[in-house]
Amino acid sequence: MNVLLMAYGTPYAPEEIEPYYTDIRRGKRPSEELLKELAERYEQIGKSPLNEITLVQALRLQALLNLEAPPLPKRLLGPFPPRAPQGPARVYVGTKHWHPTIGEAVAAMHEDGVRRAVAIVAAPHYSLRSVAEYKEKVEAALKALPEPIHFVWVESYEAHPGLIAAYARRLEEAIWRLKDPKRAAYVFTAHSIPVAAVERGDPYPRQVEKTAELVAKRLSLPRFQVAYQSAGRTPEPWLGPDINELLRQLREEGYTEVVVQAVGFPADHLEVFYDLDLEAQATAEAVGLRLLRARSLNADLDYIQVLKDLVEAAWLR
Ligand code: FEC
Repeated sequence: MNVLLMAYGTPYAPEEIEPYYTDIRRGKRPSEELLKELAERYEQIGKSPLNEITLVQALRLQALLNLEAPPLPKRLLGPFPPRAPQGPARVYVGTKHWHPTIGEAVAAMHEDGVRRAVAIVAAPHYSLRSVAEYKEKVEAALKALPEPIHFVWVESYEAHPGLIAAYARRLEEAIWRLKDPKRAAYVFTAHSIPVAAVERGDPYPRQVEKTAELVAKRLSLPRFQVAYQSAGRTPEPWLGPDINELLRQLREEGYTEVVVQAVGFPADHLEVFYDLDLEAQATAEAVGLRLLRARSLNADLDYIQVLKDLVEAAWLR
């Protein structure tokens, strides 16, 4: 089994911020002001761990797929093969905006003789501004190859029972730390997208709502809301409500405690450490709201099991 696991990617060093941001802007270099602002955000969190987490997710997924794979075929039990046996499952990593790029991953797969593979983006929800763009990058990479690779896509998995259980488990840990769970507010977040995409029929907000609804139901939460975070620095309108606006509104409504869970991303990165842990936390403190954030899934085994389940089902399609 072959898998292409994809995530957003992050620069490894400050000098990589400019080409990274230029790639996000589809080749248009952002202004000095925007570059400076982004560099400051990275500086304040120290470093985004996204690349490392993505790599560990891939390694663990590969290990789990191989652990439970059928025994190696007899022919491999003769003289030593020229390469160490790779096991029947190989997981490749490609990132949308940095290295290894999706193009580099697809080229490596081709070099290794892969002709069929499962493609999956770590983020659980489909969007015209996420999964559709990852697909474009895979298709562009395929055009450069002499032979095709057939990709079976996992396009979204917003209601996977394992995903819901994994989110609920981490939300419950945050709930244990509340002074009064019955009187707290519960907010699920995802990355905002431009409103224009929603108007073109993007299923993203519906899928985000679905995840939130299922997690809330599993824990019998008395109430919940969905908010969007990390809207891009572009003039167009972005999907709301913005998490910071919602926090102010919750305080006005009389709430004193709120639990926030980012269900749009499985891993910790800039948008979690800066936009939630620094920015939203500062908003909450300023209005007198106690904000607790549920920890992320990262490369924990309960989440890797979900990925395993998804890629195995796709492989059999
Ligand atoms: O840790 C890191 O360094 C990377 C954190 C990161 C993740 C992420 C995920 C998503 N984005 C999505 C949509 C957009 C759209 C634009 C956009 C822009 C940025 C910028 C940075 C950034 N995003 Fe992101 N996103 C992350 C980081 N994102 C940095 C550029 C600065 C800014 O505008 O804030 C606008 C593009 C444009 O300018 O035209 C749209 C979506 C996701 C969730 C799915 C996924 O993970 O792929 C949707 C992580």
